[in-house]
Amino acid sequence: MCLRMTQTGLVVLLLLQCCSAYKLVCYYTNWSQYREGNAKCFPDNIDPFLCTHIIYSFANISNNEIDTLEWNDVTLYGMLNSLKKNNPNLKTLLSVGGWNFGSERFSKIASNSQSSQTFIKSVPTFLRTYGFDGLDLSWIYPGRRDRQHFTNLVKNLKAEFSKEAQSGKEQLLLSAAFPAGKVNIDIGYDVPQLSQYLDFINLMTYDFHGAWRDITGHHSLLHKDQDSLSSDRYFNVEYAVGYMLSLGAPANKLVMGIPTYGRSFTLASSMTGFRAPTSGPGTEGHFTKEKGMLAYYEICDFLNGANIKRLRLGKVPYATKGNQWVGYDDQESVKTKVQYLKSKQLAGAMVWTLDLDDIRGSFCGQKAFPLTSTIKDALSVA
Ligand SMILES: *[C@@H]1O[C@H](CO)[C@@H](O)[C@H](O)[C@H]1NC(C)=O
Ligand SMILES: CC(=O)N[C@H]1CO[C@H](CO)[C@@H](O)[C@@H]1O
Repeated sequence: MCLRMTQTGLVVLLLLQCCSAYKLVCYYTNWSQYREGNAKCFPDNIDPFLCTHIIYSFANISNNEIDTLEWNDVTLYGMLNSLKKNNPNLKTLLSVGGWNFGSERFSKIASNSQSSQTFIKSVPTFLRTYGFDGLDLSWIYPGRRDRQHFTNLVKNLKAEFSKEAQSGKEQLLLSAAFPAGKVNIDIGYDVPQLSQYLDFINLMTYDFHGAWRDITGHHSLLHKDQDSLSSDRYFNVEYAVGYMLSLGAPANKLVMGIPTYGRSFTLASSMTGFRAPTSGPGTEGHFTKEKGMLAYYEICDFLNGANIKRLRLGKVPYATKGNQWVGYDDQESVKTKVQYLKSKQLAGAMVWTLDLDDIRGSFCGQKAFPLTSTIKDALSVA
């Protein structure tokens, strides 16, 4: 940062920081604080100028009211929101829900007008108390019966935020995480209605492929690869973005997700290519300890002595070593993805997650947050 300031001058830097046309929305997860060594991530490890928006994941809902989840969330909220002392333009949001939270509890709240009112009323006070600028909804995922309730929830939250802002405060932001799979979008998401009330949409354009399949594949192809099965034609970033736009999501509210992790497999034979047979998820990473996925910083380590290939049309790399196979994103692929989202005039990029990037630059021999900062740089070049 300091280096760049001397190179291009303070004025240019300030212009880039404050008025960059594109959003860079970065998720931070509450469990990354428990990782070991250089994989440990607290909010004060984050450069306040890296992202335009940081979303803290996740909050709980208790007695129908938004609530903390982790014993030290309040401390971490404080750490995160004090990044704004250095960068007053930074916006922070709190994400409620997530995978572990599940859909059932959201469904219960949203389907009952009393409990959804209780929830909605609890949000502004909670966000203001801890210094957040907005709420992100991570309902994973609304079902068919939830569709109208979900739309109402979003609509009523927006109305509450707008009412609350009448006292002269800057209005709280409202975003939501959207699945990138066509089936889930079709079931629970009234895209035109939701787009009207949401300030932006975080499209989760990753996890298209994983250990639930018995062949290798990349979880975040930019385009369909020539070797993709025709049944996989929906499972790429281009299709998901195009589909959302065709349903009426405004490009200037659509934020395209880019993963800082890979999905890994254990190979079943000596075949090592795309669509090679697998016997299950890849071995767990040393730090993330979850089978079938590796953080970018773990992938950097894996790449030593690995065989690296890049999918010609998919535009993303994969690497194999022994019987392990991982499809991931690197600096080159995230740059290509940013060029793509710019060509579609989308609102910007979303990163899942900051803490799976190389936080200190200690693993990859690149700068700190190498993927996220490459995305930032690619967004800011004209
Ligand atoms: C989240 O809220 C539910 C409902 O009140 C509660 O049962 C659960 O223990 C909470 N989770 C955590 C981690 O506090
Ligand atoms: C939503 C979620 O997964 N939150 C996690 C935050 O961290 C705690 C502690 O590790 C987990 O128990 C929660 O599941």
